[in-house]
Amino acid sequence: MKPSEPDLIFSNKQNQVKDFTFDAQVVEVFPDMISRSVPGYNTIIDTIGRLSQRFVVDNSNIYDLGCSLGAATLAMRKSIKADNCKIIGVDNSSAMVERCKMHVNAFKGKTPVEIIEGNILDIAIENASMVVLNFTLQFIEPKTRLALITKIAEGLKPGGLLLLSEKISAEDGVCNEHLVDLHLDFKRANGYSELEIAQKRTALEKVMRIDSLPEHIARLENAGFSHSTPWFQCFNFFSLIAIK
Ligand code: GEK
Repeated sequence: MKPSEPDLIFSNKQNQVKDFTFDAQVVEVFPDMISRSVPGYNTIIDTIGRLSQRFVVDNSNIYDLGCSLGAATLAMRKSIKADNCKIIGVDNSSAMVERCKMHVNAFKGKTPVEIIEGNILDIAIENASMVVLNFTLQFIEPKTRLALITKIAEGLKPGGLLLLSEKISAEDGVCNEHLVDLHLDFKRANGYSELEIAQKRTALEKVMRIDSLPEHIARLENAGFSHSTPWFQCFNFFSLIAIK
C-alpha cells in the first residue's frame, strides 16, 4: 500500500471551514488520518480478517460498504478460506475508489475483488455471508439507516454476519463528556493540535451524525438480526457483530 502522507488538512487556520468530504486531498492522508483519529482501528481491521475466516462460506458474496482504500477488503481477502467467493467493495467517492483499486491490484489473492463506485443505498446485497460497515453508517442520512440495515439483513444468508463499527454517544451525559474528552486526549497524544481538532469537528458537524449503542441494537433487531453484541469499545468508538 502506498505510504500515507501525514494528515495536515486542518493544521492551518481556515477562514471558513467547509463540510468534510472524502476528496483527493483526504485520500492522500487517509491511512494516517484514520489511524490517528480512530482508537483501535488496526485491531478492528485485523479482527474483520479473523471474522471472515469464521463466517464466509463457499459460493457467497462479501460486501465492504464504504470501503475507502480497501483496508477491510484486503484483510478479508488474506483470511478467507472458503471457495468460489467474491468480495464487493463499494464507495461513492471517486478519489477513494481510484486509489482503492490500485491497492487491491497491488496484492494477489485467490478471492476475486470488485471495487464499485456507487452509493451503498442503491446497490443490491445478494447471497452474502458477511457484510462490513466499518465507520460508514455514521455518514448515512439518519432516516435511511433502518432501510439500509434491513436491506443488508435480507441479503445475508441465515447465519451470515454484519460487522458494524461506529463512533457513538453515551446516553449518560456525564459519561459521554468523559468519553469525548478521552478521545480528544487520544488525538492530542497522536499529534493533533487544538486548532486541527476544532476545525475537523466543525467540518464533520453536519456530515457525521452519531447514534447511541441502544439505538444501534434496536435498529438491528427491527431489521431482522437475531443476535448482536459489541465485541470492541474504546472511548466513544465501538464495533459489533450482528448475526442473521
Ligand atoms: C475502512 N470502511 O478503512 N455510499 C458509499 N460510500 C459512502 C457513502 C455512501 N452513501 N457515504 C460515505 N461513504 C473504511 C473506512 S470511512 C470512515 C470508512 C471515516 C464512504 C466515504 O466515501 C468514505 O470512504 C467511507 O464511506 C467512510 O475500514 O473516514 O471515518
